[in-house]
Order: sequence, then structure tokens, then C-alpha cells
Amino acid sequence: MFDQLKAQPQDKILQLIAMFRDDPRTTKIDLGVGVYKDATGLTPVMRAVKAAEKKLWETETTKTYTGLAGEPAYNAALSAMILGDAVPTDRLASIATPGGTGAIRQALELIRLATPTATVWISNPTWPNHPSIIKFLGMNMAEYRYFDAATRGVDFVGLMEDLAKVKSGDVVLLHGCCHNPTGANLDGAQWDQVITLLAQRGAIPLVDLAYQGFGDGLTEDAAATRKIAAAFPEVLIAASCSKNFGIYRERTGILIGIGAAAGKGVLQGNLNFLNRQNFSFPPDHGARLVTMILEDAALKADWMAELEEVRLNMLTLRQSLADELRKATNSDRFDFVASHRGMFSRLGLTEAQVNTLREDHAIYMVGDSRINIAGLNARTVPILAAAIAQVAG
Ligand code: PLP
Ligand code: TYF
Repeated sequence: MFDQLKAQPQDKILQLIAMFRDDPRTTKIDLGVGVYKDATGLTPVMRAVKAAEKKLWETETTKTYTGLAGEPAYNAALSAMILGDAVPTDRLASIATPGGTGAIRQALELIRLATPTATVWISNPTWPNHPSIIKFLGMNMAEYRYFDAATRGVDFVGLMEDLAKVKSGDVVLLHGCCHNPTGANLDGAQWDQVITLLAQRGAIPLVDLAYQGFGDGLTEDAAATRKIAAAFPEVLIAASCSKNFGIYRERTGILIGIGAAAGKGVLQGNLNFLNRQNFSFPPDHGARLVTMILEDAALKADWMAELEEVRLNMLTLRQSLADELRKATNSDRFDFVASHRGMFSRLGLTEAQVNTLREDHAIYMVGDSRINIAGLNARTVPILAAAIAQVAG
């Protein structure tokens, strides 16, 4: 049987991790995979997470199964963090999932279960796992323009032209904030136009929210998601706690379905069913930590303070990289780096330039010239700027 298997395409981002590891040069700089790193290059366990883990060890009395949908307290606390009071809770159904990826997978399976012929629209470009999972599930897919290669901002005219072709019942996958891989984002007025257009078209938004708190702030980064949640009869939200709680390997996410209150029971039943088909009970450790933090005023305040440090550190790095690139290239071509938000910026370099940066300068970025801002520090910012000026100046 196994001889029938074909080799599968690898994730380019994950491949880069191995290449970096195998590079013996001590000067190497990793701007690849989207993991937050502090100035010393470490991905720390957040203070509130450590404190919650200690408390959990002391107070946890059982590790028996949780519910199929996860612990209700987790779903309630995380839904409230994402949605505020944008939608009445009698319209919300939700399941805990293994990470944001698990939430996206379950969302797509729910869509396929309800409307197998629906088309899922994704931004060009997007996170590679989006098209990979959509294709794996055998679903129809279409792309909308997103990135303007000249300005490195959003191609808003192209985006609106393409989304005008969405048909009633189609699903449109939107990055709630901090677009991956570009770092270019819609402003509030542009979100309003997108929402009006998609509502007219009868689309169902699927929001991927993986970086709440990494862009403009915890509440600000949820603003578009909240507007969408309030504006459509049906919405899916796939959210991740990997980055904002720094609990990547605990696999902590949520899928929220918003629909008519009258259909909540059936929607929740279908979400539970999908969890049961795929893995029965979702992982609980990370979800429990998140719940403990969100329900405890002191832990929550400390977590928010540390998340804010993380966010501001990335903003400072953005500004200093933009400044250094101004000096190194004697131009304002790279000013966009400072206005991008989240972990990533797509620099707009060619694949050959990306390869030269890796081979000659030991600087690792994804082949589409996406850099992880958090991979930099005060020492490496000028090194990167000088190398970019050399290969692309
Ligand atoms: N969606 C996007 C756009 C991402 O960048 C990520 C990765 O962090 C995820 C979803 C989900 O990540 P995870 O499955 O680790 O929670
Ligand atoms: O885009 C990134 O780098 C992060 C981490 O299969 C990631 O979202 C990358 C690849 C992958 C899962 C997570």
C-alpha cells in the first residue's frame, strides 16, 4: 500500500527552518518562520502563562475528558476577547480546536458539509496552508488581488474588482489583522467598503485571526472582525492563541460560527460532530491557561502588559529598519516597512535576491521576500539594511 504514496510538497516556511539549522555560519540571521523572538533570540514563555501553569498544577484534580466543544468557560472567555459585545451570544456557536490551523480546517470542513460546491476566495498572496487545505479537501477556490507590488501596500482597486465577482453563498477568507505574508492591511474605511460589497454579494466571511494584539493593539486588531461579525447573517471566525499567548505547541485555537439564533443548536451540533470525526476532544492544556488568564484580573493585566511590550518591540524594529534602509539605499523605497503591521513584511525582492541574501549574507527569509520582523534586534537591523542595499540597491 505505501508504495502507492507520492511525495508531498513541503511547506517552504518549515523547510527554511531546517536550512537555517544546518547553516554553520555563526553570523546567520533567521527571519523565516513566524515565531516571536525577543532581543536575545528566545521565544519566551509569557509570565502570565507560567503563573497560570503553576496554579493549574496546584489545583487541577482530574485530567478526564473535556467536552467535545472544549470547556465552555474557554469558548466564552475567548469569544468575548475576540468579539466584545459585537454580537449577542445566542447567535454564537463554537468549538475549541488544535491551534488556529485546526480552526481553519474545521471551518472548511463545515462549509464543505453544508455547501460542497461553494467557492472559497483567498487573497493573493496568503498563508500557504490556506490553499493547501482547501485543495486537500477538494473544494473550489478562487483568488482575489491583495498586494500592490509597486507600493507594497494593498491593491485596493484590484481587491474590490475581484470581490465584486463573488457569488451568493461563496466564502471569502479574510485576514482579520496583520496580513500574512505581506504585512499590508486595510484601513477602517476600506474594511467598511469591503463589508458593504461582500454583504451585497451575499458572501460568507471566514475570518482568520492569528495575530490579535500584534498589530495596533488587542481591541484595535479585533475591530474589523467585530464589524464583520455584526454585519453578516452568517460568519465563521478561526482564531489562534499561538502568538498572542505564546503557546504555539499547546495547539490552542477556536472556531466560532455566527448565525441565526434559531439555528444555533444545529450549528453547534455540527461543530461538535466535526470535532468528533477528526479527534473527538480538543486539547485542553493551552485552552485552560488562556481561560485562567482571561478570568483573573491580575493575570490578565500582566499578560496584556507583556503582549504590549511584544507589540511595541516589533513596531520599534519596523521603524528602525525603515530608517536604516533610508540611509543604506539613500531613498524612501522601503518606508512601507514602518507602516506594515504584525510580524511580517513582504519586501518585494526577487527570488534571486532572496537567495543571494541567504547564500552570501546568511540572512534567511521566505522565498517571496517575507521577513519576520521579530527575528531582528538592534544589532542586526543595520546588517540587514546594508545587505538589502547591496543586493537590491
Ligand atoms: N493563520 C495564519 C495566517 C497564520 O499565520 C497562522 C500561524 O501562526 C495560523 C493561522 C495558525 O497558527 P496555529 O495553528 O499555530 O495556531
Ligand atoms: O507563517 C508562519 O510563519 C507562521 C507559522 O505550516 C507557521 O504562521 C508556518 C507554517 C506552518 C504552520 C505555522
